[in-house]
Amino acid sequence: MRPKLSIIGAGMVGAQAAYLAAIKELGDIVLVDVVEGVPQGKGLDLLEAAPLLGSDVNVMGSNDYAAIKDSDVVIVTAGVPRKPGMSRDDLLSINAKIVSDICRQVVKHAPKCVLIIVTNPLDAMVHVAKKVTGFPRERVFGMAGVLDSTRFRAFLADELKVSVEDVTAFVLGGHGDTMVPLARYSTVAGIPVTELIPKKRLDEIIARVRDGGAEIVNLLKTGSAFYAPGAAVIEMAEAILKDKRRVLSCCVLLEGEYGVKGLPIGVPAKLGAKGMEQVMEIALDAEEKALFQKTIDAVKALTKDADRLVQ
Ligand code: A3D
Repeated sequence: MRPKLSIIGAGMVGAQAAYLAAIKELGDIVLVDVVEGVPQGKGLDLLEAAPLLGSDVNVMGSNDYAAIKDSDVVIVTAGVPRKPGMSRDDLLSINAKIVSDICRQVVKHAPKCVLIIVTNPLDAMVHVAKKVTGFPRERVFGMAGVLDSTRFRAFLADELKVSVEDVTAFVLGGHGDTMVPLARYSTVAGIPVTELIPKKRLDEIIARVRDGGAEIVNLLKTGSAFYAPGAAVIEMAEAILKDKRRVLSCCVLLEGEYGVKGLPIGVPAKLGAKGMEQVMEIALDAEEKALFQKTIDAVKALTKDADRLVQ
């Protein structure tokens, strides 16, 4: 029997994730959305593309959560984007409600799944999902670091005019202005980029990574990034469904690692069949520690706000 992957939210990120999952033949795919016809239409379109993609997967869309029954992996991309005039708190309260409702459905219909959250504000939504599902941290975490790292990799490859395949990059912390791109642990074929790019230029690239989401929103005007976010979450789903034990940056509840307890934050983690199988701890220098503390403080404030909304 094929694995089953369900994607809640058949919008820009959800549809892109479904498309990539079909190309990679990760398993049968279910799209769920509140809007009538949209998940069904996108699901059918993708099913009709499968012969051209050479992909033996079944794809279907539904407005009914019964369709996600016994999924191995569930990805949540449902929510509203931030609109002009909307505060971060407004976005937080609307998406916290959406994510809570979805999580209750996930517990009911796919209680053994690995749940990956994509909805923003990411760290707070992971906190909400953990609280509502009661899943162990191994089975509920978020996508952000893979996206932030791929942006860093793309900019580094472009700067050095080398293949993206030879560039690894590493981003820690919350998904937002306080994320911590770690140049020291980012390499070209094993050579730290700190040896290849002058500090001033590297700082400019790091600033661009931090503003990566906003740069695309400013260009698109009516939405946010979806190709790279869709690819990032499918990288995580593939690692789980194929038990690849990839080490990827994930937003995961820390239980004492990095001196943090009870807070979801982006750290390198091993992803395999059981979900998040191990948090990898690395030594930080004084400057990195200070930046990491800043990101912890920001995520703490955000999760505190989320706690007020979800009892
Ligand atoms: P969009 O294209 O608007 O899709 C969202 C979809 O969610 C729409 O089809 C809605 O109909 C659907 N939806 C809304 N409420 C519900 C509900 N209660 N149940 C089921 N479906 C619902 O947005 P998008 O795909 O561009 O982005 C989706 C989310 O991902 C947003 O919160 C983004 O901010 C977030 N996002 C996060 C990252 C990260 O790196 C963490 C990157 C990109 C997008």
